[in-house]
Amino acid sequence: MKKALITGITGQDGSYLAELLLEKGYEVHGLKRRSSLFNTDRIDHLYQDPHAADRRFILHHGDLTDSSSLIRIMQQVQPDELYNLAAQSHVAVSFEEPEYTANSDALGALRLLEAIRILGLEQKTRFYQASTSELYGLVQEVPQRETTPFYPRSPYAVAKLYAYWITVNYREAYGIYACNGILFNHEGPRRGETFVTRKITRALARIKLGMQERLYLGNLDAKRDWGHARDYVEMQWLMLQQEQPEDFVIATGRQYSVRDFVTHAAESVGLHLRWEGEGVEEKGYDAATGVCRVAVDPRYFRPTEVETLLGDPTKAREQLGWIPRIGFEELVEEMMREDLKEAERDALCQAQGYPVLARHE
Ligand code: NDP
Ligand code: GDR
Repeated sequence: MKKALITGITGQDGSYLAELLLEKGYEVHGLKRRSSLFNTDRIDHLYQDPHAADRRFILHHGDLTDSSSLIRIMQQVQPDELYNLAAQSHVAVSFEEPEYTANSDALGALRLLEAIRILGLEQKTRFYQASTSELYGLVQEVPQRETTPFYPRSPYAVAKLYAYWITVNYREAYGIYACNGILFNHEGPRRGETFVTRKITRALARIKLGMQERLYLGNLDAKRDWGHARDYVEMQWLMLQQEQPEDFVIATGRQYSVRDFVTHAAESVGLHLRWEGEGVEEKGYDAATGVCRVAVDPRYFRPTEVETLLGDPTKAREQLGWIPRIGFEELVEEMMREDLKEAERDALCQAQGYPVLARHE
C-alpha cells in the first residue's frame, strides 16, 4: 500500500486530495497544525477512530515553521509521496504578515526537502510543491506557460518563488523526484470564505435570505483563470506518477473578471445587480424587486495588484491528458447552491433563536 503525506490537509485542496488518494487505496497521512478550536471541518467526514485496526487516514500535529516536527513525522511515515500544500495562502494577508508568509511558504518547502535529504529518502519520496500562477504577477506573456518569466507582485508570490526554485534546485542537485504544479486559481464550495469567489457566493446567498445587507468588494476588473479544485487535485497526483519529474501549468485557458463572477452568480439565483461607488445611501437589497447592490470598498485593494492571469495548459494536456471537466458556469452555480444551503441552515437557526455569527470579510 502506497503512503502519502499531505501538508495543508485541512485546507481546500488538502481535503479533496485526501479523498482522491483514499479512493485510490493509499494510506493517507496529514499534517495539521495545532489550533485552539477544531480546524478539521473539511476532513471530518474522513476521520477514522485511532483505535481502528485497518486505519488508512492518520493525522499528525506539526507546522511548516517547525523543522523538528517535520523531520519527526517524515521519519515516522516515510511516505512514497509528499504533497506540500500547506501555506499562508492569502495574497492580501501576505502584505500584513510578510515575514510569517516567507517562513511558512518559502522556508517550509525547504524544510521538507531537507527532511527528505536528512532521512536519506531521496530515492523513495516523491515531492509535489504547490506553486502558483501568482508567480507570473505582472505578466510578461499572454497566455502564461511553463517558460513565461516570473514577476511576483506580493510577499506571498515572492515566498512561493523561492519555494519554486528550491524545488527545482533539489531535483537537479540531489536527484529527488520533485516537481512544481503551477496552478491557476481553483475554487469550489470548500474554498476559504475570504477568497473573492467564495466571498461573493456566500454574500449573495445571505443577501437573498435577508441575512446580509450589501456586498463590498475591491478590484472588480481583476481577471482570473478559474477552475474547480476537484479537477486540479487529480493533476497534483498525476504529476507524481510520471517517469521524470517536471513542472506543469494547470489552468483552463479561459478568463473572467471578478465582475463576471458576481454577475453570473447573481443571475443564477435571480438577483438583479446594481453597481455602486463608495458611500451609497440606498438600501442594499430590495426583496420585492430582487435588486441587490454591490459596492467597492478600497480597503480590499492591494498595494500591488495582479490584474490579469490566463494560463496555457497545453503541456499538461499533451503529457498528462489534462482536460478540465468542470467549467466556469458549473463552478459558480455549484458554489452558489452550496452557499444557499448554508445560508438556509443559518436562517433556520436564527429563526429558532440560536445565535448565528455575522462573519464577512
Ligand atoms: P488553503 O488556504 O485552503 O489551505 C492552506 C492549508 O495550509 C491549511 O490546511 C492550513 O491550515 C495550512 N497551513 C497554513 N500555514 C501552515 C503552517 N505554518 N504549518 C502547517 N500548515 C499550515 O489553501 P488551498 O487549499 O486553496 O491551496 C493549497 C496550496 O496551493 C497552498 O499552498 C496555496 O498557496 C497553493 N495554491 C492555491 C491555489 C488556489 O487557487 N486554491 C492556486 C495555486 C496555488 P489551517 O487549516 O490550520 O489554516
Ligand atoms: P488570488 O485570489 O489573490 O488570485 O489568490 P483572491 O480570490 O483573493 O483574489 C482574486 C482577485 O479578486 C480581487 N478582489 C478581491 N479579492 C478578495 N480576496 N476579496 C475582495 O473583496 C476582492 N475584491 C476584488 C483581488 O484583488 C484579486 O485580483 C488565490 C489564492 O488561492 C492563492 O493562494 C493562489 O496562489 C492564487 O489564487 C492562484
